[in-house]
Amino acid sequence: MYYASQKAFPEGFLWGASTSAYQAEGAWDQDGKSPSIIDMYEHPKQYADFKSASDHYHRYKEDIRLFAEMGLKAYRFSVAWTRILPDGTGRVNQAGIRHYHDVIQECRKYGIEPIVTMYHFDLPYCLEEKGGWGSRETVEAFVEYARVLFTNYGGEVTYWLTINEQNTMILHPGAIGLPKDGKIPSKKELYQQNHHLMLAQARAMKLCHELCPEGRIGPALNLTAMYPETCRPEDSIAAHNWEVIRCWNFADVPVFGWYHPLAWRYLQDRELAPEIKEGDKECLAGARPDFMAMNYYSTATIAASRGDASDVSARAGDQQIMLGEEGVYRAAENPYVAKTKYGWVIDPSGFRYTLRKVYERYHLPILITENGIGAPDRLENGQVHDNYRIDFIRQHLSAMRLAITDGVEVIGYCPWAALDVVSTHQGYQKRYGFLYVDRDEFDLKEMRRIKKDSYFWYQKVIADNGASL
Ligand code: BGP
Repeated sequence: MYYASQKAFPEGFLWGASTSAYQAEGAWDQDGKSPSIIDMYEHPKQYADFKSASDHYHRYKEDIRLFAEMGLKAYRFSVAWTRILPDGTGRVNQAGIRHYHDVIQECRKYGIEPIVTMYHFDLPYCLEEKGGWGSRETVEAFVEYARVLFTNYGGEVTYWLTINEQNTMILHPGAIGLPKDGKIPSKKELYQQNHHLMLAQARAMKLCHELCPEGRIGPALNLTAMYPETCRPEDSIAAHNWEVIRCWNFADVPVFGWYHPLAWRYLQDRELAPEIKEGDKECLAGARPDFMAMNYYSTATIAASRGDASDVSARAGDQQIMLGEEGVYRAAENPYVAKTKYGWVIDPSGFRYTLRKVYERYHLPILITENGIGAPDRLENGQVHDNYRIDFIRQHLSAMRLAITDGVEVIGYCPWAALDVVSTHQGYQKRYGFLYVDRDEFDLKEMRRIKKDSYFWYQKVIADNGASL
């Protein structure tokens, strides 16, 4: 749709950027932190692990000063559960409490709004050993952890994100990693884990509303619209199948209090439906998120299933992610979109389209908590010329502005990432940050922070509230 004039980005728009604890902090065993499942994962030998990462744990003051200089109005980071409750439950580690208190205060000093993710893939390993998300005990542990966070930081944090990309964890568990000799749980087990995550999330949301009257809380899912490969009706049905199973089934539960009807039928028919205990339905109902946080990288294009094993294939450029399911959908190519070096589809219009769909479905303000392009950035004469990142973000911001013009309520944009962090599968070969972190896969060097071209560009965008895009 064309408009005579476009809407401006709203006043007070949260121009931000994101990181997560395990990818940015390092200091994996310091100041009382216990190992998380991520620390115990078997890691590809040719890439950096998460032990030192970008050393944000020690350098957060310098980093936040640089974020402030870039003009950030918000900083999205995650708290490592293993720093707060090293045994998963019980004993509170005061050094961990102090650390995030200091990070929050440092943000506030510069007028940066802290946006806190409570859980970004890094379950305490001691809880994993007791059954992890397959056990209802972990729900209780998460609620205890949530209470510690809300009690300690409720007065200083307004924006809370419950769980990062629950849909990625459940649908593509191999994408996050596996402990040594570990095996990927069955689909049945994964959907039971999913149910427990949903219960944990619902209880955390209710607790937040009870303990933090000013707090606003929402889920952070990886959402993406699907296109049918052709106008063949069966392709549209398949695209809808996967859009529901991948996205709406995860977002409906926190907002509407129950699973999407189509997804629920799919789960029942394949005997994948989780065990529902007395009180679960009441627990899920009424969680009432205040906003929907959304990570958006790309769209997918889908064709009807052929009904045989040829439906299943590895995602282009990423052997960790299998797409397609017999009798449900098959991944197809889209000739109208570009791709990153890593095979991820680049689709700014798809961003607008996804935003429209999310808003139409949930009528909640939307906070973008990830979006960005991974690339093997090069440091040349002390500079990083990442024009591809500028192009990517400019196009996505323009599409987002069109979505705002369409009537979608977007409250902030926090691209991935504020600074270079460890990419889960490609270490420091694949970078996303506005700040270059000068280290190699194994040589930590001095980890100097260097402003990339995109840093200066984003600084200008923020300074005029996106008017010059
Ligand atoms: C998202 C995760 C982030 C980040 C990002 C980029 O799914 O929430 O933690 O890793 O993807 O992924 P990658 O580093 O694998 O390219």
